[in-house]
Amino acid sequence: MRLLFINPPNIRLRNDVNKAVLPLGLAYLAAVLLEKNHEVRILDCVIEGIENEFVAGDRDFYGLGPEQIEKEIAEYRPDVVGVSCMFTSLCDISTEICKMAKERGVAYTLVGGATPSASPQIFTASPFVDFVFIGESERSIADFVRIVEHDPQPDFGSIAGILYKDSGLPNVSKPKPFFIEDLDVLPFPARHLLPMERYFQVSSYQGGVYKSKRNTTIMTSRGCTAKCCFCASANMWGHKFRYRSADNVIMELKALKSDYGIEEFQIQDDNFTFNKNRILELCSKLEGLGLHWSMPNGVALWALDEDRIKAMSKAGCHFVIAAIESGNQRVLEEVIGKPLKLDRVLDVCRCIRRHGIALSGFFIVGFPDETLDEIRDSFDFASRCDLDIANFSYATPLPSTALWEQAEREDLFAQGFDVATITYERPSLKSKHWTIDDLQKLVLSLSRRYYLKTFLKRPRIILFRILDSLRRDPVGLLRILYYRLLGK
Ligand code: B12
Ligand code: SF4
Repeated sequence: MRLLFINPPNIRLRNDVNKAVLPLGLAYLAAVLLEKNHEVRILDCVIEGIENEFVAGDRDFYGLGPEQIEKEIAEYRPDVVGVSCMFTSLCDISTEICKMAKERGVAYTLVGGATPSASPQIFTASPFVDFVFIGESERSIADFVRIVEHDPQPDFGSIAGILYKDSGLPNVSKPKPFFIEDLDVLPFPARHLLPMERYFQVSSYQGGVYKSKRNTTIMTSRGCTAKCCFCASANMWGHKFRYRSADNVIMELKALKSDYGIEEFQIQDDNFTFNKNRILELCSKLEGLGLHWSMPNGVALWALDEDRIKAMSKAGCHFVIAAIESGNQRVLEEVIGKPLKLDRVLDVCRCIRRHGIALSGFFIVGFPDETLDEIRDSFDFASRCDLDIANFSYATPLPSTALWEQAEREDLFAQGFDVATITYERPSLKSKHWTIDDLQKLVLSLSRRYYLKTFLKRPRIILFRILDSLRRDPVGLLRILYYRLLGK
């Protein structure tokens, strides 16, 4: 069977430079199917058209445009087109690609990824999407292809974790009864189907801090036991922490070194440091590899201590982003639900720096139950943590999260909020504690003060980031500065 997996063009954000991060999920699915001798191609529209910007609907995109995608489908003539929709802002373009495929006679169109997993109804409503895959999909895609290929009257109801239309009647779904328990059974992602040299050349790495351009992403575990109110990750990976063995991870890294000459990697796990023994073992094995690595996706400080930090530093870790989220203990506990103690955060941050690891921080402000004073606490706390830099985002409700449920229950969506256009650039929630205007004014003034103070303290780090962004995406950088400084 011939399959074409597509990572759609990405939405151009006003407050970020254009990024191209390898679609690891598609590379996993492709690897599973290649093992079964299917013909698979991955089209990463983002990297293939990173310089190309275009408008679709009322939004700006970067990546391959619709004509190029259509051409690719027409030339390859796949039986199946599978689109990865990782962000709510990509719903329309993902269904548009399925429409193109259907018009070109493709037998089956599939969507999967974070957004279909959280909001399948957006996709089942489209006449052009045949199947919606929920969450982790290595097993379900293998079942799907096997059934389509061998069963003259495929019984899709036997596949766990997909939604589909049964003869035009209402959707039929079967819940996923399990996640893959032993992750070592998975093949390594089929990176050879992706233009690896192009990612190295563009080198638009997450977090903006890296030591080598020959850098790639890996995932060593799945699932997180916490239940932060804004996080959508459990839709894909569940709440049970599952992990690959240290030897399996080392084997993948050795292959990446010999196949692509990688010198660095970025970890995409939700909770990499959760299991102490595993981290200590993995780090000791990593020491011999001589690779640099970082955790730009956020590290759970509640799962870190000096032993782990020391081992990580010795093993080549040079940069982490601490997922602190709030500088107010009540907000952390009662609003967000993160098992983090602020007095520990300061110690852990100091320890990370002491071991020579560069440190940034993620903060989220503007939860409906948060007061303006509590938001001020976050900016003050960020200064006390001695971070290289902090990133402040507005609380944004993603479908299937507790924050979303609260917003629905209490009618808190800001005027004009549309799930298909979430971009994190402005507040999406109302509160009885403030107006959206008050919130934006406060966040703008506190951000200006914070960034100025940080710049005066550590000019080199901010200048490095500015120069790096200037090299990658000068227009994007000017736009970020414009919006950040003027608060537009
Ligand atoms: C890497 C990453 C990014 C990368 C790019 C992702 C990419 N193209 O792959 C970058 C840095 C660009 C990014 C940006 C953002 N991200 Co992000 N990101 C991630 C992260 C950390 C890892 C993704 C990954 O590589 N996973 C590993 C692979 C193996 O899994 P996977 O891709 O999900 O694929 C599996 C399944 O989803 C499924 N699948 C996926 N595609 C398909 C397609 C088909 C056809 C099928 C059948 C199955 C299928 O099968 C795969 C194998 O099991 C996830 C969190 C997480 N741990 O998953 C957040 C996550 C996806 N991001 C998220 C968010 C919110 C964002 C931002 C909006 C954050 C922000 N504040 O700006 C921005 C959006 C930028 C934009 N332009 O709009 C949310 C998405 C929630 C949602 N419902 O929309 C997540 C889930 C984080 C979270 N905890 O909530 N992100
Ligand atoms: S700790 Fe991170 S991955 Fe886990 S639920 Fe909270 S935000 Fe999500």
